[in-house]
Amino acid sequence: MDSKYSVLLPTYNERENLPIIIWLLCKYFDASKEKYEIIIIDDGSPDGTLDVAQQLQDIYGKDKIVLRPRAKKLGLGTAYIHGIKHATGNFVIIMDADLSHHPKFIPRMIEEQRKHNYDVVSGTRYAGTGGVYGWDLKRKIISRGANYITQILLRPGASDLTGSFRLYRKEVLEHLVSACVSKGYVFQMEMIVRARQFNYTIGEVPISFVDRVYGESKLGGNEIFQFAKGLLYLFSTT
Ligand SMILES: Nc1nc2c(ncn2[C@@H]2O[C@H](COP(=O)(O)OP(=O)(O)OP(=O)(O)O)[C@@H](O)[C@H]2O)c(=O)[nH]1
Ligand SMILES: [Mg+2]
Repeated sequence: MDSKYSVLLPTYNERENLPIIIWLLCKYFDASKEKYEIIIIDDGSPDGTLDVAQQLQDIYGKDKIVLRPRAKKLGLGTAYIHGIKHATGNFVIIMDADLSHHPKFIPRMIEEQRKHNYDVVSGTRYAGTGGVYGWDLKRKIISRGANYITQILLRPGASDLTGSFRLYRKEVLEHLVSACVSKGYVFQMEMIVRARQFNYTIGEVPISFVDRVYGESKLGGNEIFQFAKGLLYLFSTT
């Protein structure tokens, strides 16, 4: 069967990053000859990201760039749900728009999915040639620690649980999103843990993650607390 890939790109204040990520996505997809669409879900960014998205749509065309904005910031989890509803592909790729996730890894994810017929292919910073660039020691320790503790508690069978650069079979993503209850950082982890619980097959592709160049980072004490809470919840219920 012919495959089509719907890329979900949630944005909040990404006006500097959006033209570059779109250019890269189109470059790699056009070279691969795969069918694709990019769905931008902007949540009323005050920096005018949506205006930039509109200009990009004029340049690349309405078949490639689909705009599904929402009036205000409603969070990442619901942005994905909103995006899936409008996805016409049989595969969905979720990634960040802040250039932390490089589109060059997408052809490898597609190849890996095809080779093994996986339901999910997860980008991993913590296996093979994967890595993290631009983070300070505190953030590296937090991310590594969160992954390490989760590995021990939940044995999810995937090396990067908190990452958010993944390819899903569309109906698998729909099922997982409807089954997941958590919000924030723990959401990505719950997606993988539930995927394992439902016996979906998961493949991995090493990725290098680069810290955002433009815009503000917001990992704080509250996110860490929420993560710990979510982890305990999953530990006691799965
Ligand atoms: N539509 C929408 N997009 C969001 C929202 N929050 C974050 N995003 C986008 O989701 C992606 C991931 O968010 P980031 O802010 O980069 O989160 P992060 O990578 O954990 O943290 P940073 O260190 O700030 O990069 C980016 O493309 C954001 O623009 C939201 O409430 N709605
Ligand atoms: Mg980011």
